[in-house]
Amino acid sequence: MIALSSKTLPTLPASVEVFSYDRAALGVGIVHLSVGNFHRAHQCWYMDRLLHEPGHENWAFCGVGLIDDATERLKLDAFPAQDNLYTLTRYAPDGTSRHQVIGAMVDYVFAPRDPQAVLSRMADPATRIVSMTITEGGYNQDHATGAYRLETPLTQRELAQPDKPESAFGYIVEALRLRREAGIAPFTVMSCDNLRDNGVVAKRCVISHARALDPDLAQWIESNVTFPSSMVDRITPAVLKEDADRVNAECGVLDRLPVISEEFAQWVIEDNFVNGRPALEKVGAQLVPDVHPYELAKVRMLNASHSMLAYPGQLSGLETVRDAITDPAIGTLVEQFMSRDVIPYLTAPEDMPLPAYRDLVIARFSNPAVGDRLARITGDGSSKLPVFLAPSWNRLAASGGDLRRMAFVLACFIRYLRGRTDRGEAFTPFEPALPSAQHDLAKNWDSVFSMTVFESFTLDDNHRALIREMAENMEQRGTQAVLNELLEAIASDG
Ligand code: CS2
Repeated sequence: MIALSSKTLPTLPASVEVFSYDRAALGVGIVHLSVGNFHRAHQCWYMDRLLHEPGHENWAFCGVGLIDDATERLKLDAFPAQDNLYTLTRYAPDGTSRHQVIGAMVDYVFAPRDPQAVLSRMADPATRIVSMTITEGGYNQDHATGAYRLETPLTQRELAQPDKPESAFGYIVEALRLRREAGIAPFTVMSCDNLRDNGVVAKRCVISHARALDPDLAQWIESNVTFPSSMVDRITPAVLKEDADRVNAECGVLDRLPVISEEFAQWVIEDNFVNGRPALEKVGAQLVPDVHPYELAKVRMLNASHSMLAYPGQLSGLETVRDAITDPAIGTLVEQFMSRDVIPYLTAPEDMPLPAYRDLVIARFSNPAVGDRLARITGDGSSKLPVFLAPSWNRLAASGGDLRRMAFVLACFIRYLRGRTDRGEAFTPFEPALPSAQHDLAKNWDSVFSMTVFESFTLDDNHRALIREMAENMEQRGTQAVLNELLEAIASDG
């Protein structure tokens, strides 16, 4: 196998596509905060294609690692060794694969080690956009009010020492301050996370952070910076060692950090940039005046359906999204959820009829080769459910609709937090945003609904009793038995 680097590119097997632009001539135009697999499979893939178009050579990415954890440490070693190159393997619906090397990220900086290097990049006039994929939990919002939380220890540290930022918002505010001071035009801030109105949310976070430091700066940002919303979509599974070994063997390339995704990709962006933008429409992105209906459809249908299938799936002992969606009962639950609990309350984007979108989502989940594990989807549920599920729950609760499908999944979520499958196997839920005192509340029925994750759900005593009854029944008789009973009850109600 050939170890991936700029030097070995000309020697890679012909089955691996390699870009044809002159990578040495590229310049950084976008600093991206948090270089996860999704960013590398999505935004970098779009940009990689666009870099082939004349006039786009100054729109390459500089990736920034914000969090000091084991995964980031791996990148810290591997990215420089590979000249920030990596392979992307895309699986089509029939399971066939395509491999390519992506060259759109030309630099990578590990922020905890070198915050000044990150700030210099962000303050550089060549940087015209700062984008981010910091996950739903990264926005540091109060679940009940949506307000940016100034009181968290991290934010407090940053406010005390603004020139030593740690979070995306600390970096953005300090970099904008530096630009303003130096008379450099600001950059656009582009969120690429699965949040409703992600641009509005990002703006609220940045302005709140800035206002706590300097109201004048906050005012300047408000008047001079734009925060386009975007809807981003491409299923990108976690890559375990066995997956990396498999794709490397398929490619004949030794990549320490390969990325895997489905073939499908969608990127809808609000056309509202303050300092220029790449012509992403040339490579299939949709630049539109209003992203709202696209975001709503994607988050409430695709992301919420992922959660709807993942909790019961994991508790029943299933492993992948495909296993769960092809399970007859879980498949029915998801199909009914989209058709009855979500679609009737959404306005479809003009070019995205919702029943067809539902069918596409189900087909994508059924892809035989992507191998997306349920553990990726269930993880960080305390940040995801308020975004993906709560709005549909609240809408249905307000109109007296049938909440049983979602109540069933909330019951599964509570069982997941308690960390035991139907068969009694223990697992550790991955909840990075959940403090242990919060997690402890999940253990008892007296306290579970006082968890902050439930603050975003309108819950009355009947709802709580229904969720509890479903969870207790599952403890006795298993997830599948209770789900089958529920589906039968729903069918007999007509
Ligand atoms: C998933 C998303 O994390 C999740 O729960 O629903 O990561 C999903 O795969 C992406 O948003 C697809 O674009």
